Amino acid sequence: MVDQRSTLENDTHEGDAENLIYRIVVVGDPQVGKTSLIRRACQNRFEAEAIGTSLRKENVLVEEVPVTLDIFESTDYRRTPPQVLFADTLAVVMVYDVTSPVSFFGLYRWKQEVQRIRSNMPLVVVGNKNDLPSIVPMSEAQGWATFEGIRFMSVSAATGEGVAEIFRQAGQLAHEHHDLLNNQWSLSR
Ligand SMILES: Nc1nc2c(ncn2[C@@H]2O[C@H](COP(=O)(O)OP(=O)(O)OP(=O)(O)O)[C@@H](O)[C@H]2O)c(=O)[nH]1
Ligand SMILES: [Mg+2]
Repeated sequence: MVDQRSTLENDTHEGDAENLIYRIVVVGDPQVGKTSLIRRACQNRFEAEAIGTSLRKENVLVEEVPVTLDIFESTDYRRTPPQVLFADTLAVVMVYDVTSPVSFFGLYRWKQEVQRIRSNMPLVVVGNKNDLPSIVPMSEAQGWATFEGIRFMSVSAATGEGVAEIFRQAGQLAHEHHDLLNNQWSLSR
């Protein structure tokens, strides 16, 4: 997969109302399925070895308006520091693997990491690989997300279950956050 970062970085959330482009970042511990989810969402494909960090998804309907999502993946922070990764980002999808409790506990750190850059960043929690027997109880994940006021989704990049809904939800949150930031900007002028 081609890394489109260099070509996409300059044109996120520009354009008129008919051509909204929102930057979304998918974070989570290694091997939870970030690339596979992005691929499933953008190309409707699943491969055992998924390599790459960013793709574009067009025509995501938000309040009946088609928007474009530029979807990036958290990678090695030495290559892309958080300030750069989360710059201009309007929503973050936090992924754990339902067969890996370590990856679930990792979400706490990911949340802190994101909120260190933007305290009110819209978030979604995703339990991936629900085609496999779950080790993290869904009730625990759901309970934590509800406590934090974050929407929770159980999905599988392998089967595709729930994947479109992740990015529809992220698009909706990005849209609302975009409006909020615009309002703050115009009020400050
Ligand atoms: N069974 C199953 N396997 C999955 C699913 N999603 C991803 N995988 C597998 O999990 C492994 C990691 O998937 P990736 O998409 O590369 O995960 P990642 O989070 O991007 O990994 P890094 O970028 O290396 O941190 C691969 O072997 C995938 O085939 C899923 O929904 N179900
Ligand atoms: Mg990856």
